[in-house]
Amino acid sequence: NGNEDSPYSVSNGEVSSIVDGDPIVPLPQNTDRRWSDTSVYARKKVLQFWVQLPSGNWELGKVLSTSGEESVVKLPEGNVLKVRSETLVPANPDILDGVDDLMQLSYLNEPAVLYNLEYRYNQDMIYTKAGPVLVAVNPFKEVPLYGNSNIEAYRKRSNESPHVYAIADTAIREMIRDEVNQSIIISGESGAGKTETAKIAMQYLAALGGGSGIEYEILKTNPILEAFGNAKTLRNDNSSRFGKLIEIHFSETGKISGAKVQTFLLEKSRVVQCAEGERSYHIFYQLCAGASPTLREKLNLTSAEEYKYLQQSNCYSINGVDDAERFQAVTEALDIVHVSKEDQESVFAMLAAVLWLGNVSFTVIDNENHVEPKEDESLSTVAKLIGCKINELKLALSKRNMKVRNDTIVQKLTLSQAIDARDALAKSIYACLFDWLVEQINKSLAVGKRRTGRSISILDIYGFESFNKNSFEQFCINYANERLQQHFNRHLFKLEQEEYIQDGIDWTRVDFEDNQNCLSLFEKKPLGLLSLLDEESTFPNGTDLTFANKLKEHLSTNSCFRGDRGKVFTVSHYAGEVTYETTGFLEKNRDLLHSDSIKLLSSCSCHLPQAFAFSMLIHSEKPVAGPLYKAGGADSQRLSVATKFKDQLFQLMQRLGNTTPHFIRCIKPNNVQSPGLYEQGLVLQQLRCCGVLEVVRISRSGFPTRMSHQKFARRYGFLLLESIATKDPLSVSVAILHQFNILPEMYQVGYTKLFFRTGQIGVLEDTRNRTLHGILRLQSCFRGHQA
Ligand code: AD9
Ligand code: MG
Repeated sequence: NGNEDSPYSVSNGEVSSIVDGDPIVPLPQNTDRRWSDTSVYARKKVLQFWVQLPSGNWELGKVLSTSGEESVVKLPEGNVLKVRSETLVPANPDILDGVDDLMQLSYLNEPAVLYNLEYRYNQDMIYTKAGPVLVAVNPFKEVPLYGNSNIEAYRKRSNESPHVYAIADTAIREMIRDEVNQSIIISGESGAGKTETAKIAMQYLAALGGGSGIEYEILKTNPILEAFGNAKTLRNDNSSRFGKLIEIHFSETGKISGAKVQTFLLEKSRVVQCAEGERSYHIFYQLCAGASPTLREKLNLTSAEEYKYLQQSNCYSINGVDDAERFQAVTEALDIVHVSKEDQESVFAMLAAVLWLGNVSFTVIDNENHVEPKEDESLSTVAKLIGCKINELKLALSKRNMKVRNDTIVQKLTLSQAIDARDALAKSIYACLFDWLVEQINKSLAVGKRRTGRSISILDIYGFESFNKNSFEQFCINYANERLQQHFNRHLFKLEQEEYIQDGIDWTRVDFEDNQNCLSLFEKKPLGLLSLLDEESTFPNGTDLTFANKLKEHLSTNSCFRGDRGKVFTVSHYAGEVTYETTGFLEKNRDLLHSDSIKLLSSCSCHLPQAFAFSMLIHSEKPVAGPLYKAGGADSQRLSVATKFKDQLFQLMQRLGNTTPHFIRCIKPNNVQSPGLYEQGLVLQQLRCCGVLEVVRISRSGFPTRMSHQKFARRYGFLLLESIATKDPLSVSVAILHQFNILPEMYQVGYTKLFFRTGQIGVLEDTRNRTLHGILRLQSCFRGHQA
C-alpha cells in the first residue's frame, strides 16, 4: 500500500479503501456464510466483484442493481448476469493489480489470489510472496530471471522482487547472522518446478559461497541424480521419482565447504513396469544410446528396443532430448564427483544386468506348473555381468529355501512366482545401485574436517497427490506431506507468536488449527494406519482385504478416517480427502527380496553385487551376526518399507526442526507443459493443497489487522469528538477505541501496534469514509461559495 500517509486514493469523489489486510474476506471453505452481507461491500463502495461463471472460472463484474437476495452484474464483455448476491466476492481496486505479496491485497479471497498470480504470470513475473512463503508458477519456457547479472542484483539487493535468489540470499544472511542452520523447503505437485527451483537455489548458493571448487562438484550431482532417479512420466518429461535433501555446508567465512545428499523412497517398481507413454529411468536409454563400442561389447549391450523392461511402455525418446549426449554428460559428472572409470563400468554393468534380467524367460518343467529359466543369451549375460555361475542364477530364479521350524525345505516356483523373484532381483539391484551412487557422491563431497556445523539444506520432495486411484505410493507421499504441513503450520504459528509476544500481546487468545489428528491416524501405536499395515504385512495369510477390514475395525472412531466398501478407505488430509485402494499395499510394504537372491548377490565375484547384498543385510531389523549370510534366514526380518520411510521422515523432521525454514511452493499452471496457459481451477486446487491459502487462514485466525499506534492515531484521530489533553499516539488510539465501543475481545493493544480481529477496522473505516465525504462536500461547497 506504499504511501503510509495517504493510503486512500480519492478520485472522482469516490473513496476506495486500501487498508492493510482489511477487510479480509473469509475463505470459500465456509461457502455458505461467505458473503452473506453484501450490503457491507456496497457501503464500503466496492466497485467490482468477482463472479463465478458456470465454468468455475472467476470474472470481474460490476453490480448494476441488487434486489432481495439477487444482484444483476455486468461482465467486461457487456454480458449481464443475475446471480445470488451472496456468491459475489469483492475485488481489489486496480492499483493493487499484481502486487508482490498477496498479503498486500485488501480483499484476500481466492479469486483475488488467482487473479494476482495470473496477472504477474502473464508478464513473466513467476514469483510472488504470500507472506513468508514464495509462490513460483512454472513458466514452461525460459524466462530472463536467472544468470550472473541477476544473481549480482540480488546479492547487492538492488532487485527486491520475489525470487528464489532472494530466498537463498536471506538463508545465507540468516545463517551467518543468527548462526543457525537454514532450510529451503520446496513442494508442489509433479511437474510444478520443484527440481528446477532447487537447482536455481543451488546456483545462487554456489555463486555466493563458491571459490574452493567444491561448488562445481555439488552442481554436478544434479545430472547424475536426474539420470538415475528421474524418468519421463505423463505429467513431466523429467519427473523425479525420489525425494531429495541436499545439505550444503559453509565455513565461518560463508564459503561452501562440502555437501551431503539424502534420498527418499525411490520408485523401484518403474524398473520392471511402467505405463504406456512413460519411460523407465533416463540412464537406461542414455546407456543404450551413448555407450562406446568397447563398452557395448563388454556389456553385450543392444538397443533399448530390445529390452522387455523398456518395451512395455512403448516410448523410447523424449522430445528435444538427445540421450547419447546426456550419457556423455553423466559420465563427465561421475568423473567430477570422483567415481573412478572402473567403478563407472561396474555401474553400467549393473544397469545392463537389470535390462538383461528382464529378458530372462521361463519354461514349465512339470505338470504342477513349476518353471525354470531358459538357458539363453539373457541368462548367461546376467550371470556374467554380476559375476556368478549360470546355475546359481538359475537356482535363485526357480527355487526358494524356506525355513520351517528347524528344517529348511526347498520350494519350486511357479511361473508367476518366478517372474516375481526375477523382478524383485532387478528392482533391488537398481535400488541398491542408486543408494551406492548417492554414497559415492557423499564421499566425494564429504565435509570431513572442514565441517563447521553451519548449513543450508534444500528439500525437493514430492507434493501431495490425489489421483482417481491412489495406492501405497500416494499413501506414503501424502503421509510425508502431512508431516511437512505440520512443520509449515508450526513455523507460521511461531512467526505469528513471536510478533504477538514481541508486542506484549496475550497469546493464549489466538487459536490455530493443526493437523495432529490426521498424523495420529497414521502414527499411533498400536492402532494407527502404519502399525496396522506392518502388523498385517507380517501375517503370512494377511491380504489387502484383511488389511482394509482391520483398518475399519480399529480406526473408524478417528474423524480423519472413513472405511469404504471392500478394499477401500478414505483419509481426510489437510489438503482434502483421498481415497486409497489397498490393492498391493501388503506386497509393496513387505518388498520381499528372497533370501536366496541376497545369497546369490553375496556370492557374486563382482564387487557391486557383494556390496548390495551387504547393505541389504545390514538394513535388516536384527543385525545378522557371524557369516554374511545364513541359509534360510527369515525374510520377514527386514524392516517394512513404510517403517523405513517413517524413520527417514522422523530423522528429516528432526533435522529440519533445528533449522530456520524458508518455504517455496511451486505451482503448475497447466497439465500440458506449455507456456502461457493459466488454468484457474488447476491453480486454485494447488494453492489449497500446498497451504498457500492456509497461510492466509492462519494469519487471519488471530488478530490479522495490525496498525502502529502512530498510524492509527493519524488515521482516525480527527474523528474524536472530545479533544484529549495529550497528543501521545497510544492515548489517542485508546480514546478512539473507547469512543467507537470496540469490544475488548476484538482488539489488543501492543507496545507498538494495535491488533484487530477480522473486519473490526471496517467500522472505523466506514465512519472515516462518511466523514471524509462530508468534508469533501463541504470543501466543494465552500469553493463554490468563494467563486
Ligand atoms: V516432479 O514431482 O519431480 O515430477 P518437479 O520437480 O516439480 O516435478 P520440474 O522441476 O522437473 O518439476 O519442472 C518440470 C519442467 O518445467 C522442467 O523440466 C522445465 O521444463 C519446466 N520448468 C520448471 N521450472 C522452470 C523455470 N523456473 N524456468 C523454466 C521451468 N522452466
Ligand atoms: Mg522433480
